[in-house]
Amino acid sequence: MSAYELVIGDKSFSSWSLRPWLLLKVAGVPFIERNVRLRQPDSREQILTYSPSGKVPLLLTEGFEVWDSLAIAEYIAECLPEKALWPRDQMARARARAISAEMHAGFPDLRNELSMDILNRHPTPELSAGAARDVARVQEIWRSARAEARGGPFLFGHFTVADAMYAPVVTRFISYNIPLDPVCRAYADVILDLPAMIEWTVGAKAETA
Ligand SMILES: N[C@@H](CCC(=O)N[C@@H](CS)C(=O)NCC(=O)O)C(=O)O
Repeated sequence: MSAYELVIGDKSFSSWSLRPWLLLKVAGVPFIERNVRLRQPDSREQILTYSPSGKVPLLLTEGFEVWDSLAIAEYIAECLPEKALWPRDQMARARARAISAEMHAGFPDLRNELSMDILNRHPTPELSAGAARDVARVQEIWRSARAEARGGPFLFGHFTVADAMYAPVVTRFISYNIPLDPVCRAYADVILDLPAMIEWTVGAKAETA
């Protein structure tokens, strides 16, 4: 019996669900997946059977619930210190937390104008000034993290919570063919090539079959 159950929404567009799902997968932590279809008349009722916030994702563990993607990531990282899901270096850890919080709390225009649609490709839309600023800021974050990263192709070398937080943005940039500089493109490819990302996309296809 797995110690963790993760309640998630549709894989084609539930960007918040992807984050803790990917974190658990890349960390190699077994978990039971519970799926709720979003955008259905009874979605809210279904989610409320698990989650007091009325939102997914939600982690169930030993009779205890943790909701919200970042809170779940923090909880998993605390439960599994050996996986170093935050960078071990204190300054890198502070930076990883800062950019994860920035993602969690920000980029509203990017989220509105480039909504996650993992299975489809769209022509690059004309972005508002706010969305263009968000896109530029994400690339600045990736570039500066990669410039400091040692020992691996992720934002802080090895895979951390920060990579999980930005993974849905990678899929948005690809879906809408957003121009990326070479460093950001290489980083995007690293995320897209993760076996867990491929598994998520296969799952999204199966949901729409
Ligand atoms: N801040 C929350 C946001 C969660 C959220 O907005 N989830 C969406 C799905 S991606 C949701 O559950 N929406 C409810 C609905 O569509 O009925 C988190 O980080 O987990």
